[in-house]
Amino acid sequence: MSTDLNGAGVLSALAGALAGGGVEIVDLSHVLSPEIPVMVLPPEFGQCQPVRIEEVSRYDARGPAWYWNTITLSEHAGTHFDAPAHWVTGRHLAQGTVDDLPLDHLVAPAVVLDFSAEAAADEDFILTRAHLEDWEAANGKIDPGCWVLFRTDWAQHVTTPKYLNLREDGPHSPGPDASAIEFLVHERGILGFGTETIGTDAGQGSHLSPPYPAHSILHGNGRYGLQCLAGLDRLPARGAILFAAPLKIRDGSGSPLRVLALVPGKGSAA
Ligand code: 23J
Ligand code: MN
Repeated sequence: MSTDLNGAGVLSALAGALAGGGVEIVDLSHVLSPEIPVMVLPPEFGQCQPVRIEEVSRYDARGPAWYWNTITLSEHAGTHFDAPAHWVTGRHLAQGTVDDLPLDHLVAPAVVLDFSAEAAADEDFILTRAHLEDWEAANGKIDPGCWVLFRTDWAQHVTTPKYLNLREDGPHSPGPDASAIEFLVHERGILGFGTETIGTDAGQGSHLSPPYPAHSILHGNGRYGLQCLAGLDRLPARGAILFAAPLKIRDGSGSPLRVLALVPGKGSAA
C-alpha cells in the first residue's frame, strides 16, 4: 500500500483511477419503491409504513415543464442506516442521531463476510463469535473502524415473500448473536454492522439474549447498522471503501440512503 502520497496526491490518484477504471463504484442499494418490503413487528407495536410516492406533476396541467414527486418514507424503509438513538441502549449517547454524526464515520473501509452458503442451508442461521474467529483465521483480522458486512445473498429475495419470510411465529432470516456483536464491538472496534436482511438482527432475534442483540449492543456502544443492502456479492472480502451518509433528518433515528462502495477495478493491479 502506498503511504507516500499526501492528501492532494491521494485524491488526484483516485480521480485518475476512477476515470481509468482502476477503481470502480458498486451500488449497494435497492430501488426505493412502494413494493419494497418493510419491517413487520408484533401487532401490539407501532408499525413501519410502506414507501409512498405521489406525483405532483409530470409535464402536464399541474406543471407543464416539470416532473416531481412527494415521497413519504419511514426512517427504516429500504436500504437504510440505523443510528445509535434508534435503540433505547443508545438513547443518551452524544452524536447519536443522523443529523449529528462524525463525518469521518460516513466514509469508511468495509470487510465482507460471506456466509451465503450457510444462509442458504439454514434460513435461521445464527452468526457467532466462533464463525468470526474462523473467518479471521482464513482472511486476517478485522480492522478497527471498519464496517462489517454480513453477506447472505438475501438481497436476491427482495421481490419474494422469502425476504421477510413471515410465519405464524414471526419472520425468519439469518443474523448474529450477542457473542458475535460483542466480539466485533469490544474486541475489534468496528464502526458498524451491515446486512442484506430487513434488520441487522435475525428474524427470530427477539428470542435471543439480549433481545435483538445487534441493535442492543451496536447502538448501546455508539455503533451503526445498515440494512437491506444489495450487491455484497460484488465486493472483495477486504479493500472496499463505503460511502454511507444518511439524510440529515433532525433528531432522526435512521434514514434511507444510497450506499456506494469503491472497489479495485478489473483493470487495476493487485
Ligand atoms: C424497530 C423495532 C425493531 C427492529 C427494527 C425497528 C429494525 O430492524 C430496524 O429497521 O432498525 S428489529
Ligand atoms: Mn433500521
